[in-house]
Amino acid sequence: MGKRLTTILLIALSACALACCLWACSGQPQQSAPKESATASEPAGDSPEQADGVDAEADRIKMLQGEEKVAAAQEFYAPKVTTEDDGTQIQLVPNDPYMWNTAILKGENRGCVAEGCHSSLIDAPQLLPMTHPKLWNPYNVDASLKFCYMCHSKALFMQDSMHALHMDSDEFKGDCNSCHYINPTTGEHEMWDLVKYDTAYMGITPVPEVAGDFSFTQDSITPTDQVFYYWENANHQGITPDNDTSEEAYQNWEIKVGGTVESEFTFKLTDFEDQMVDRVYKMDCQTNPPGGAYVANVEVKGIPLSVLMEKAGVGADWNALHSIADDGWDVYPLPKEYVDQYKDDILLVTEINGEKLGMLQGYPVQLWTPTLGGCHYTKRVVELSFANDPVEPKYFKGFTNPKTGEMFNKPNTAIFNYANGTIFKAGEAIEFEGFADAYEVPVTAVEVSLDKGKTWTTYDLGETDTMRWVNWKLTYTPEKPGSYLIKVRAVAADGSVSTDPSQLFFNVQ
Ligand SMILES: Nc1nc2c(c(=O)[nH]1)N[C@H]1C(S)=C(S)[C@@H](COP(=O)(O)O)O[C@H]1N2
Ligand SMILES: [Mo]
Repeated sequence: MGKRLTTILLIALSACALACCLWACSGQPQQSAPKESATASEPAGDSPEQADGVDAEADRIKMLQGEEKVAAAQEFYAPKVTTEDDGTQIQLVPNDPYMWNTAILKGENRGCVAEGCHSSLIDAPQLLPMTHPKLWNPYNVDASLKFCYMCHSKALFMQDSMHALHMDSDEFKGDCNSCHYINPTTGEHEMWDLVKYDTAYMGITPVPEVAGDFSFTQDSITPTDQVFYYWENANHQGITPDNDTSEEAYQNWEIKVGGTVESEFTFKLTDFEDQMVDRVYKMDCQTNPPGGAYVANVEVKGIPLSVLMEKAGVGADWNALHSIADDGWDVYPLPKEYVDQYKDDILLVTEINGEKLGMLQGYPVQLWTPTLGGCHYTKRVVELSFANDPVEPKYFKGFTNPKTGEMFNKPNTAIFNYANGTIFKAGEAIEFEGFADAYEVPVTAVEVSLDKGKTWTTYDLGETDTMRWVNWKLTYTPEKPGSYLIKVRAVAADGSVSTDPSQLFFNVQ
């Protein structure tokens, strides 16, 4: 009985979806909402005459039959190829012989970066009516919707806010199918962008047991201009400041060490220059999304916390170390347990890659708390206070998926530098590269799949250092033209495996 009802419901739902789709997509390819311009006010898109021509051709093809229809449809509905400024050719929809992906699914008109919608999810939040921290995309990874889920699945309920924003907007001309996909098995609305390559599109060639040349290093250094930045600020308004980066600002910077210590003192950064040490450390943002590259590995120079603790005479009567910034940032104090274990590693950093910190990194000083999430790396510290808090503070070492209770970004990987949809040449080597990290847990393997996760090729790393990232490289030579999907995940020493592998869709000609 229950089963029958479900079946009826499913049929009703599918019929409804089909009707909806036929209604929404008649006269195709059509433009939906305008691509955002700097002011998001000038609609771009086909002129009415162009749209008429396109509609006429679509109508003409419908009336054709046999080979003639195949040929006309294959030409008219061929997935779009665009050329980037650097000459890279991009095709976002896989080829398929029936033109299913373009003519029926209308792949090109769906998802956040569809024709006429957002140019990038990184920039989209800047068009909100309120402030949002600037997102920045070092290593040019493919920014997926999971970038938004990190903060919003928990804090601000994306489902309702995204519906409210879009359904209420004059610029959004789409419908349910613009953003959603109806899972044929469950009948549930899923996010089109998150499932299109895995379940919706035809034409992706599976390659079992990937054979490529793998190597990794923990020594590679992020160039300073690729180091991510994130300013949320104590007021959570997310406005990037414009702080003084003059030599005097460094010379005059003062930090107070206080709280439950024998002798409070205030010092200048210059007072401890001869006790500064050089290290290579990673920073992995606490909310680095699955597949995101809010991670850096750099040479840092700074004052070890242990030096300051010794001078102040820090006893045992405290449970939290507050690092307070000049913007009031004191959001993620450190528990004593962590400080005791890492006090020689925690640095008040004044230089990255041999140069004074940039303004974005918190000139003139940032507290580096290795292996923890970036939220603990307080910029522009003015006070270190050893305190007795009512409850021992929590520390952050990766993000929990509120829906599943599993870690969302631990272990995590990203695939660097290639744009999603890049077209490569058959027989030519592709150099995939990325990072793998699991905060305080060593990463032990990187795994790769070219058949949507049916088979994984495991590359063992042996023992890795948690103070630094794993920078992996995979050289793979595709032999046959076609469309492919590569997935990468990591394994950590505690047995955990990335729940959300990073992925890149690519084509070979
Ligand atoms: N004073 C201050 N420190 C801060 C923040 C901030 O908003 N204000 N953001 C934190 C977060 S969430 C991260 S991930 C790191 C980012 O450091 P970076 O910009 O140097 O990469 O800074 C941390 N320190
Ligand atoms: Mo962060």
